[in-house]
Amino acid sequence: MLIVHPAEHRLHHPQRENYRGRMVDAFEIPARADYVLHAVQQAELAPIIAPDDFGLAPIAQVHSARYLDFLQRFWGQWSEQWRKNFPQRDAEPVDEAFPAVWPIRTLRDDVEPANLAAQLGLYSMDSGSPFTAGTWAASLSASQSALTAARHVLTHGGGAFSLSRPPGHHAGRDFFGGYCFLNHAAITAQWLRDQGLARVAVLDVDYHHGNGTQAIFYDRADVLTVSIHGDPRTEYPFYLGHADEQGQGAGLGYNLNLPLPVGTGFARWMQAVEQGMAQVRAFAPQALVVSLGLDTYGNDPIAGFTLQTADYPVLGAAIRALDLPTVMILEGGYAAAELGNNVVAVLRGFEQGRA
Ligand code: OKP
Ligand code: ZN
Repeated sequence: MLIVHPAEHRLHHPQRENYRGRMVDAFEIPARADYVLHAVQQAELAPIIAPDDFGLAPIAQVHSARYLDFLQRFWGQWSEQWRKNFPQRDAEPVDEAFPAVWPIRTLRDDVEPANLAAQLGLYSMDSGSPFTAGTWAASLSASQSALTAARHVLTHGGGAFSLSRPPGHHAGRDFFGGYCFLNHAAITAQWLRDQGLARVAVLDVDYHHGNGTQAIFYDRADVLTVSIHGDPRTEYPFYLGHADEQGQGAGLGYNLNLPLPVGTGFARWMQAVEQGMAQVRAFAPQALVVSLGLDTYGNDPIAGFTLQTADYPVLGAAIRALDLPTVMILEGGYAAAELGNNVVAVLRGFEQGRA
């Protein structure tokens, strides 16, 4: 196994986020990756390397041109405008930008407003995802990290883990949300397709439904998307992730959602994961991308399942038993101090699962 880790994740360091209408300490912070890096170093699981640069082309296969343009220029324009409006202050005026107005039903999303606050709304799904000075650079590094892991498994087989942040599975073709800006799992699955693999499966075990990944591949039969998650009737992202979403057109039958109620424990959860894995096996993919969120953990501050650290090796072993070239990408997991142990538990299970 190989671990890929970009130091640039740290450039995205939000202080605060809007949570249920209140400003609270941000959950998706650099300390998360620091804890994981420390734990995988201590465990001596695998070599840890920095990502290579795959450029923007693999990212442009998944995200729209105007959204990528927005991500790259937004902070520069926003901070410059702020400095003009408040010339008496010389430092960066605010650490994070949040959207406040969206083109919901009946409003137009085809004309990009010149107003930057309005652009934030055009390209987002929620007000809880802080956009910071380093958001683009960190997100880009996370995509490059996942691609580096993918190239490793394409060449050598086995598994690779992208120890990167911010996460990606909520990001759609042209929007951010749920702390996600680039959909690394989707970019990786598409890149593997573009390398000539006919079928790629994405297994999303994060607590939250991977709405971005689902939507990107919803009408396609070449990428199977499977997600096990908290029921969207009560859990973020609320507006997608129901069991009746099975894909459309050529993609009908190639999306599987397994929503579970708040309070679900390991036995029931693992049963659902096995059900999802049976679908993956039937699809007979040439590679597997795992959206590895660890917010299924019982002590997670923003999620509702009750898994324990000792449960995670079972997940890792089951992933290994699929016997596919496997790219695991870090998604959620907000009990930061315990996140490292939980990641190591999955990776140990993967390593010991099956030769
Ligand atoms: C990202 B990932 C609502 C707060 C919801 C979003 C949670 C994003 C989780 N006011 N916060 O799937 O771990
Ligand atoms: Zn999550």
